[in-house]
Amino acid sequence: MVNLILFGPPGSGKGTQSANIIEKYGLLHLSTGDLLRSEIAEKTPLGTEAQKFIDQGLLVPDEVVIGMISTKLDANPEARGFIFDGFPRTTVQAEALDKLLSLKKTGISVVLSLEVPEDELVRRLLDRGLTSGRSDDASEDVVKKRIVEYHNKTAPVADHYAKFGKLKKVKGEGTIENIFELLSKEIEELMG
Ligand code: B4P
Repeated sequence: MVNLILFGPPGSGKGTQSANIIEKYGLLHLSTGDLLRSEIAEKTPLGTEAQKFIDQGLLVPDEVVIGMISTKLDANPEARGFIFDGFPRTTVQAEALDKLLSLKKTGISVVLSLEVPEDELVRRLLDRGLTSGRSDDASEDVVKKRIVEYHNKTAPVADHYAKFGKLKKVKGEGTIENIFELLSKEIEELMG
């Protein structure tokens, strides 16, 4: 079983590259961003609560996203592997994920970290905000707040996995196709 975390700041291309990876390698995509947006679209109590945080560029509370991932892992016992996109975003989430996977006698194979300079992240997110309708891409203030949240709360997740020798940095600037080639090389090395 291969379990990947696609890691990086907001706008680094996690969602974009996940779509390519699931198509080529048949892994199951678990994106907490997508799961939260569908809860919001369905106007569930969880979605209504999450929206307050997302609108402000803040992370949604750990217990909410950990609960969502736990449910999805239990619902897919036949999966040949998972790609975690946008999760874990705090060390508490990382420790919870490690525990959930170890209960299923598996673990994280590798963390692929997309490295993109900050000015490029801001440009991409504001560009997407022109058409996406996403409240968290709509203003430079909110976009910058998401990047601050990333530095304060999410960057330590990379250190958590680096301790176990699981972190691989990948250049996340360039064309979507070139970045996908770099990621594919890492995944194929892993699959042997
Ligand atoms: P996400 O949905 O995970 O949003 P993201 O970080 O903006 O996405 P991503 O990095 O995937 O960017 P993308 O590929 O789309 O989270 C949204 C919010 O939900 C969070 O801020 C938080 O509030 C909440 N949340 C989610 N997970 C959570 C968790 N675990 N804990 C707590 N809260 C959580 O790329 C961005 C843009 O760049 C796109 O328009 C794309 O077309 C473009 N792009 C991609 N690659 C490019 C390239 N190579 N060149 C040029 N443009 C490129």
